Amino acid sequence: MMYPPTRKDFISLTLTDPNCHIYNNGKHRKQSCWRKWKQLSRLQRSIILFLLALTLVLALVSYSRLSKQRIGLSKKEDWMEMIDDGLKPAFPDVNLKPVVGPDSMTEVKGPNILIFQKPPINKRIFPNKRGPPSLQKNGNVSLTFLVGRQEVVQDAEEENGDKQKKLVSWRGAIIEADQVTEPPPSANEKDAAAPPAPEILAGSVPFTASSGAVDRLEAVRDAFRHAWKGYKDYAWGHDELKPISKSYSEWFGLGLTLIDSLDTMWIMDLKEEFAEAKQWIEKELSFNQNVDVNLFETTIRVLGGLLSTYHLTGDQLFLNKAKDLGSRLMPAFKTPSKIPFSDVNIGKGTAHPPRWTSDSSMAEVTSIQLEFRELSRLTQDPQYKEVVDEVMKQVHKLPGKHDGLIPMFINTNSGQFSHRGIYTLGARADSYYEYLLKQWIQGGKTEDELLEDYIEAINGVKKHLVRQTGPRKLTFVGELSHNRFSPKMDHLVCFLPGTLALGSYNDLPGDHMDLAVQLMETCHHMYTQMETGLSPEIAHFNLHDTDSNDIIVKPADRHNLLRPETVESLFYMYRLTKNPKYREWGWEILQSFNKYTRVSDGGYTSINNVRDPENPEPRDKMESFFLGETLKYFYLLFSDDMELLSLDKYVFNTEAHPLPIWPTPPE
Ligand code: DMJ
Repeated sequence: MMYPPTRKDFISLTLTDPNCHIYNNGKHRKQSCWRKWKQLSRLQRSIILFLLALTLVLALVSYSRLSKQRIGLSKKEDWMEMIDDGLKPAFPDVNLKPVVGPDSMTEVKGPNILIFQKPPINKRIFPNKRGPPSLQKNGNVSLTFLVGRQEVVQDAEEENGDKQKKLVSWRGAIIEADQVTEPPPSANEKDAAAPPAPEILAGSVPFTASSGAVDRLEAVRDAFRHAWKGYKDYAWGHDELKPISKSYSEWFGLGLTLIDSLDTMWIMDLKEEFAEAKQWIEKELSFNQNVDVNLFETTIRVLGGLLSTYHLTGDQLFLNKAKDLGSRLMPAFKTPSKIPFSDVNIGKGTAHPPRWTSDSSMAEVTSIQLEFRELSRLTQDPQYKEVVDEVMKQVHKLPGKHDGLIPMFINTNSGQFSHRGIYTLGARADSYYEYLLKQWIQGGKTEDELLEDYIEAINGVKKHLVRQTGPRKLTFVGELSHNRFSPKMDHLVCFLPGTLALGSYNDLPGDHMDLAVQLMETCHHMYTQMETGLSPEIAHFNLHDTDSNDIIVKPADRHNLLRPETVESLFYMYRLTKNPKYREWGWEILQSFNKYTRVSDGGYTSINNVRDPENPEPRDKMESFFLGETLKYFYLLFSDDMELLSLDKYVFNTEAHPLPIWPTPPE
């Protein structure tokens, strides 16, 4: 064939074998295909042409059908895989179709119906069993949950931007849902964000009917084991469990939950669990890491946890780790004022304030003393005690207090209070007051300045912050903002009844105990007046003399983070009064935790909405203090053994880690 090909050439190619090779008696020769075609009759040629055209049409039709089927099949496969991945109970068959319509707020009737608005792009969602959180990415899944009056829209990835956003529409109000006082989520945590899934909360409440102390202790042990199971299965060695997405979040990368839980396991006699945790500390835990940690959180949770475990077990391993960590935290105190920075890099030995300010929060710089002082006593190295005592000395003398009440911040350059005018016993100030009393007790009640500051502060609280509600005359502690009273109380403030009771037990004025009794009542109401029996993060109190409710909860404050303060105070109140009502109140709270926050596969989760028992909206996080504090205080509340961590021998740090009261006072 010559190039360019002629019309003849083209037809010959179509009618015969590709090269128009004709075989003749074994002799291979080329013949013109066109001539061969011409030799056919007209009828033959017509039939051949007709058959060819028909074949072409049929081929085209079947191709288009096949490709349509392939598209349909791949969508269905995706849906089936989503169902297989554990979401099956959430949607009835009728909802397996993607909803056609706008991406958000599609109107659907009926409770608890979960609808996918866009077909999922990723084929599988892997349960992250001890795996990195990156495996948890869900792709462009957009979910709408409609439960009763409430609608939550969660766009895992907005089409026009990379920002994650969560809006809650509550009776018409659109608000940002995540205004919380907890630490900001790490990058890992954002990656692993998962939708709330009410169906996976365990509906049954173990040990419901019992009132015997032994059974209640067993119920607390059961709760701990369940929480630990989740941590062990999905977050082992990491900071916090995310029980819904079966993954974890990293805050400092120090195995926060594991260390915070150590002494709780010891106290509950959970030997096996303790042994495996100890092995992790021995083999895996290293503080030689290039990581920024928060001085306060690391001190109360990690240093405190190691020190108390050393005391309970006598095992040198924990003291060695505590020494190592303590010395790595020391650079935080190298500031012009000697008021420590909030953050330390424990690997590099550098420290700095938060990026946006040179201030530190008051609670943070004044609630690390019990731990550093104890470290000095144990190591016979005074440097730890010296740096934290210096902070207390400066604060004692500092002008700008309001009848013993302190502002929320202090500047690390000038050593002066900053952001003056706001006084609270909640976030950023709370444990200042707690540690005044507890340091005084720790040191054998000899350090008078601490006691003076404590007594003056409680007088200030009574004078400026304590009020009663109109309807039931509930006593609460509000806030002062530039001389204006705000009837707002964080759940965090519920540590106060316990602290006041402890002070009164240590011979402080009797009216401290009266206030403790009244505040305990109010903290109890913060639970019982909620539909789930669980307290919101923040309550507002009604000062008006009307028939309506005492407690108002704003939409952004309805979350519960499994916090310990009320249970902590119930423990003190029971230990010091033996009034059984405090145990009953605690038992009710434990059952509510079991009912609304227990996740069936392991772990407990913080929730978004204490007002909606139909859908409390799991937040997918188990804070380390749930095991370190909340469950420990439950156990101590129900224990009949008054010598178990006797209040004559131990003082609990603000993360519930017991440290010994010193047999000999400091010099
Ligand atoms: C804990 O880390 C400590 O109790 C701290 O003092 C306050 N916040 C949490 C618990 O709510």
